[in-house]
Amino acid sequence: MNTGSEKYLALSGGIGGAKLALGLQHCLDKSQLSIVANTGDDFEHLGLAISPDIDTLLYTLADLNNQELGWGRRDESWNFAEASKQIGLDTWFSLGDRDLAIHLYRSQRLREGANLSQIVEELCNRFKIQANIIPMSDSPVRTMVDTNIGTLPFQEYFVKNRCKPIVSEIRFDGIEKARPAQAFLECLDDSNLSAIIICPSNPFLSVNPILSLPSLKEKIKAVGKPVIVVSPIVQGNSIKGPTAKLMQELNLECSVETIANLYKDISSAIVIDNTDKSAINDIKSTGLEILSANIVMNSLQDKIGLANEVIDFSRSL
Ligand code: FO1
Repeated sequence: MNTGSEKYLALSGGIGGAKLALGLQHCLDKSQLSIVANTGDDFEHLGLAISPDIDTLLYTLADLNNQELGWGRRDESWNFAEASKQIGLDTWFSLGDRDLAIHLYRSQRLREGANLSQIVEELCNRFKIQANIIPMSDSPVRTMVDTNIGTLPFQEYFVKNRCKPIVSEIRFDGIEKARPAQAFLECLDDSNLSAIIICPSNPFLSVNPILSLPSLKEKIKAVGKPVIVVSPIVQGNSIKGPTAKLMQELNLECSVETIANLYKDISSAIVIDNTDKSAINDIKSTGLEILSANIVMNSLQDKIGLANEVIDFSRSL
């Protein structure tokens, strides 16, 4: 049962996080759900401001997302990308014709002096999204990846080099000066906040930029409400993306136990997949409360089902 005064704050990267965010959007009213998006993946390309995780959340919650690619818009065409290639523009990062609109809007509004939070709020309203999407910060934070072929800005590691380089360290340029977005701080201060949900996103590339904002971990602890991590790892593998490969390169065992250990200082509970129940005894030593559920979200019903279970679990903590 949804009791309207309860509020939830989700921390999310792109694809995996957006799936749970969509489920949560089906279970809660707009006033109850805020989703903070990683902006460490943001960069400038062809003079345009790119915010991949924000846009994946916007498109997913507006039911406009491209499910085949996992990023960008549905029913996309690529005339701009082809014409760009013809005249020798940089095309390793593809912008579809429909997707171009949001990039022109964001870049224009930034030039006019709007901050990212305002722009995302405007887009949420335009797309009639029934949740509040909040960038983690309005100051630029840029994920940089130290690899065997040198230090790469995140998108050059992820898209241009297809995550092939071997990673030794991940850093977040600008993090020391970045302040959590005002709306993010207001969510943490809200006495109706019931729980914080860490979506099944990459812990190193998507969640850690958010948690690395100055004083944020202390602020989350001070809230004193359940912090629930939904594991991005199922049966020793990442549900999506390079988490498993990264964990190997960072000398971490790819398992739900490792996820529990990574988050045990900041969280009070973890949701693992039903197929990982054998790990429950090991995870208990971290002190985290444990729920096992179907966390592989293929259908909309899977997403809504997991969201409902996470909400019910939070009420039991
Ligand atoms: N990912 C790709 O693998 N290739 C692309 O050409 C690409 C373009 C792109 C354009 C806009 C956008 O918002 C995202 C885009 N992505 C692309 C996805 C994105 O770079 C990554 O999936 C995320 O940064 C990781 O969360």
